[in-house]
Amino acid sequence: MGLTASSLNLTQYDVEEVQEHCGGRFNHREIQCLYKRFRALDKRHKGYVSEDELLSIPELAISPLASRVVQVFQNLNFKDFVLMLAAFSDRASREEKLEFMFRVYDVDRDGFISLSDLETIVKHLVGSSLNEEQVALLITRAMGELAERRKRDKRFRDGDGNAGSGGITFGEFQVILEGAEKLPNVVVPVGFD
Ligand SMILES: [Ca+2]
Repeated sequence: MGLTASSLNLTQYDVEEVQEHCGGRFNHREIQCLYKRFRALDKRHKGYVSEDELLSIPELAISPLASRVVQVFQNLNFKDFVLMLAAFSDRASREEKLEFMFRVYDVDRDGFISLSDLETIVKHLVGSSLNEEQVALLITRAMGELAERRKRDKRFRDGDGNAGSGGITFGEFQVILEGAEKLPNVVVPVGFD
């Protein structure tokens, strides 16, 4: 992209490139608006937004998982910034949202949601309203239920037909959430000037 950190405006070519990158989820005008917002966030015109700068987006900051989300998406250039907002928006597909959630939950990025990942997430979600013991109890219950489902449901088994014993895979994550009608949405308004 011919876009430099100090570009004031996007060229038509830049806009088309960004639009393609986000699967056409935002139109040209919206991308121009997002670029203004990106430039306002990127105060020193580095060409990317840092964790702190992302947290200054009010719609993001109110999410209980905001600090995890910005860890996943830190140091975003403009194209990836738009991609992140697309995954957050109500324009993303269910699959895209699940992939995004999985990345947020998989704290150590090993491709599984393990006990220690869940501990971190649950602590973010419940804040200080639960003590350590209660958090541990919640997680033990959740993992117990998972172990039960692995015995009953063949979609919870790995390719060799064995019930997995480690963390939750993305496939399992999808099955666990298949009954959830509403996935978290953080809608960042884009139709402003
Ligand atoms: Ca993990």
